[in-house]
Amino acid sequence: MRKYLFAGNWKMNKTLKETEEYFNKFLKRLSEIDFSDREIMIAPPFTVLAYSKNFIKNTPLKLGAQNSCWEEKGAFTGEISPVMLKELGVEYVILGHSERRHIFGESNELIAKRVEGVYKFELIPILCVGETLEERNKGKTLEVVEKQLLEGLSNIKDIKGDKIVIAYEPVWAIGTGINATPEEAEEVHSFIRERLKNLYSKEISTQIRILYGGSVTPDNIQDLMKKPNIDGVLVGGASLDPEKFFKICNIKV
Ligand code: G2H
Repeated sequence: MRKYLFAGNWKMNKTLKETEEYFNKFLKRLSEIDFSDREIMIAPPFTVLAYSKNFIKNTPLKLGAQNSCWEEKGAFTGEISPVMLKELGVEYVILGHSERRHIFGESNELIAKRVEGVYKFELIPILCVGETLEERNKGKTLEVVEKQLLEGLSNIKDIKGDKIVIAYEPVWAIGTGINATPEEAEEVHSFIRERLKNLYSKEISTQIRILYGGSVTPDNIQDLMKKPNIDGVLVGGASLDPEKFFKICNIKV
């Protein structure tokens, strides 16, 4: 019922030339992927979004952005609006990524505004949540994830389950090569689904996709995807290599 989502987060990587090289390789493998049970999204940096759209426009690939303002336009230096993103064919927006939270100081309150704005303009927010190693070691994982989830969604009252995605990304697993075990991830994913059920309804909670992110590779994805509440992955480092990302997206579930 839920379509798997394999999402690539390029972060601050790839020039125009590198983007062209990437798609030339990745698109060659695309016909091998069965899209009947899955979606594949790539979120390049803003500077190559329009250029990426040229490559993927006649394919089933979806385009994502890595952040968005909540307003349509105005005096918001350094920001990009949901309307501008829509114009480029963007469908998904990653919000509240741990790098936004920890490097750029984005709060739950700010992220909630972004989620609301993106949702209002009919883009699909991917709200990222996840605990630090210190929080995990103190036994606070679920408490931290719950707070980020509830505060991040606090401005969305009337929700459509297929129009929002949650990504669980434990901070200690991001870019470190240490991924959460499938059991560790599943524990948090099932907790998130339970909280979504209480917040909205059982029906909505079963429609919302919950992705795992943090050092996902072609070697560890298979076991993660066996878990009932893991509906896909948000991939950073391994999504930069077209062959690795192809292998991840083509996994048999
Ligand atoms: C987590 C993830 C992508 P990586 O940030 O969002 O990155 O796969 O490099 O750990």
